[in-house]
Amino acid sequence: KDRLKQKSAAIPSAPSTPAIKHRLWPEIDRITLEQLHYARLEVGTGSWQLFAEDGDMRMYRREEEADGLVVDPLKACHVVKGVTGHEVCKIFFSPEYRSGWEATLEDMTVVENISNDTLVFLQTHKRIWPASQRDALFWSHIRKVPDEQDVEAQDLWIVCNQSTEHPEYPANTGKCVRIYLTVCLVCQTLVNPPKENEEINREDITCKITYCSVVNPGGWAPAAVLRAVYKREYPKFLKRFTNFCIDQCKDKPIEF
Ligand code: 16C
Repeated sequence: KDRLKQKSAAIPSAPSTPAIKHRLWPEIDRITLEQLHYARLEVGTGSWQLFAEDGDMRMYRREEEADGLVVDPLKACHVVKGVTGHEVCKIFFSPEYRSGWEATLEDMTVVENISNDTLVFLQTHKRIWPASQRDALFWSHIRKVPDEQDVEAQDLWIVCNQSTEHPEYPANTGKCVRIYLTVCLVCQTLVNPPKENEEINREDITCKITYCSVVNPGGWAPAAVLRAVYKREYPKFLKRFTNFCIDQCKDKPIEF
């Protein structure tokens, strides 16, 4: 009986979100948990090469192509003081903050509001010469992921973004070429135990961030230009995004 009890504790608790009734739910649930597993694997276990490093930030990539297009997977780790995993994930997920940190964004629309933790976005991004402009249509899901098995991994949050289709927004019909993405942001809060009778303040909290991304450019783009854009834009994104989170949270009560 005890063994059975232990086993069921390892299964992530089923979320009670109203999104479970949506036609996309089986895919959202499966890909979110797959991405969580993938993000938590150490970079030492794959053939990752370090391509950017700045303070606590490390960025790794694997050079990969699909049908002649660059689709290099990216994995980044960062440690940020003064914010919680919940706060960082909420800012990454919520449409109201997006234009404050997403530097390549031209336009963003929520095309479907599935529930307060699951949205479908249509975004257009800035054009990179000489390639065509890109857009992306993807679902985005935020979730707290309790792991009863691993006491180290308490207070874990994930946002998973995955390309999808929508009958009202077909791909490649206008000036944009559609890109296809699988992205996840996984955050864990670490807390220094406060001194007796003292409240936890922002100096006592640290957020461990893992960001994974695979973007298929969807159509021709010169490999050398693409790899140069990756190398420049990903570190810029993670620094800008985390500084934005620190700035947004600094004068607000801590949200665990
Ligand atoms: O994960 C990130 N953002 C999320 C919320 O927006 C979401 C979206 C991801 C889309 C990322 C691809 C955007 C590339 C568009 C073209 C880049 C224009 C650069 C203009 C420079 C002045 O998950 C953070 C995403 C951070 C993106 C870093 C840049 C990645 C480049 C990928 C190149 C794709 C193909 C472009 C073909 C020309």
